[in-house]
Amino acid sequence: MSKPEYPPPPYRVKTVEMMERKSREERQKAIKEAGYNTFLLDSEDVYIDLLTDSGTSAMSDEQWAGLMKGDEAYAGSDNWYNLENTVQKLYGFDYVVPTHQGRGAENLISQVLISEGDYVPGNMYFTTTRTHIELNGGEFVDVIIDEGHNPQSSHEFKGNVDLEKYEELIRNVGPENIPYINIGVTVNMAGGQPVSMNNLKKVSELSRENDIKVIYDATRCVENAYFIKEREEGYEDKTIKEILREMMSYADGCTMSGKKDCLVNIGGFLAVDDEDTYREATQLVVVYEGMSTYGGMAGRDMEAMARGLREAVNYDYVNHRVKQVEYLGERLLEEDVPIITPVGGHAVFLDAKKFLPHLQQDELPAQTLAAEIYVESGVRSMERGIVSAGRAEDGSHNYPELETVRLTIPRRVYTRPHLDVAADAIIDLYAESEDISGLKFVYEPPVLRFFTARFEKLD
Ligand code: P71
Repeated sequence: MSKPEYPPPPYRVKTVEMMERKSREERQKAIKEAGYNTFLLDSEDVYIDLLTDSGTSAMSDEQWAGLMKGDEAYAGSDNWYNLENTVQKLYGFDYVVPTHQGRGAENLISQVLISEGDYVPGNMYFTTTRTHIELNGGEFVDVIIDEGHNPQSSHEFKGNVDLEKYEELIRNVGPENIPYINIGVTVNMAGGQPVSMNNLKKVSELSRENDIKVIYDATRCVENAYFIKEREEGYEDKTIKEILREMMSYADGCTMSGKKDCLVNIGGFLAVDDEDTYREATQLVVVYEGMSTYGGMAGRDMEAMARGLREAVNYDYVNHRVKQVEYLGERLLEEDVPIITPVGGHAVFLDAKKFLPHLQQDELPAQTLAAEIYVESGVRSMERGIVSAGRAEDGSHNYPELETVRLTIPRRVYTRPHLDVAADAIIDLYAESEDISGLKFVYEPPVLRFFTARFEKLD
């Protein structure tokens, strides 16, 4: 096999942030004190932070310069108009509502569109999205293709909607009880897997026939556009910008967490085509976020996001970004470490059921593995399995098919030797994985439990 490779970054370093690796003894103490939950570790105890790509990207000199152009007027800031115009131009929606981050936009759209007893289909759940749907009386229905739940399937668009599942839901509950379908582009919990343009088009047709809106979760839409360019016939010669515009043309609106593909540390928005939805959302935004010309962001935050939105559609940037993620995946695959394939856009997902086959899902294999990786290397990762999936209405655990640990790569932050540290440690750990025992809950909050739950080692 040829040595894994990826292109050199299309940027150079201007500022550095020092970091340090604590000793193994210190790491053992830190994870125990954090209740074996990587969310509860202190940043200073972490060496290479692959917890998330959310809000952890490095901004460019252009973005930092933009911060100095912050117009902090309470209302009608210049930066707001720049942001609004940029979203309108790049995404093609007429109306934009700023929010402090993605879940702020999810709150608005869920409150505006969902009534008690409604169904909201989607291509696999995301934690905050599903929570907002449920808080507004809706029920989330998973209509992703089966391949999306299969870590080994080599389907190139594992995020696709299964049109038959979607049609069956429409038939069973009636289109009048489905206000919208929520499409993640890409699908985070499936492993950062993309949706094809063809599938987006078909979902749009079926939805329009049934008077159901299509709302994207656009959080990682640039990465989705890149996969379409790489993998879908007819798109190889199109620009990322053109592909993005076409993707968005099949939706009625989108929510956005600016903390990912907009290359900023904080921010988000809701964008829609329909004036009524926009008006209702602007009535709510003042209650939850701030005025409709800042939505919880400072003027400087909006400027950085406007600039980040434009930088993100640069092919060299996104090519390097996705190939860097793939490199980590290839290093692990070379040593037969079980991961979700194909590797997605933002992260490598370890298959914890296969990594720790001697553990039952109740023994929390992914939570366990994330804690072990930290002790082994100082690398912080995130559980995406039974702990993240929470409990069903009857109080029992949800048992997701995918029990994964996510190694998430921040944008423009780490270099190849950092990825090699993570890969080497995980390869070593895999060689001795049978010695690893599981975890049990000792504290479990009722909502979004993974953030603050605490655990103890099973003997
Ligand atoms: C990620 C995050 C941040 C996060 C959120 C919840 C639990 C753990 C970590 C946030 C997303 C996302 C998608 C597809 C909406 C949000 C919410 N992801 N949709 O992956 O990935 O956005 O954080 O800006 O509110 O680490 P927000």
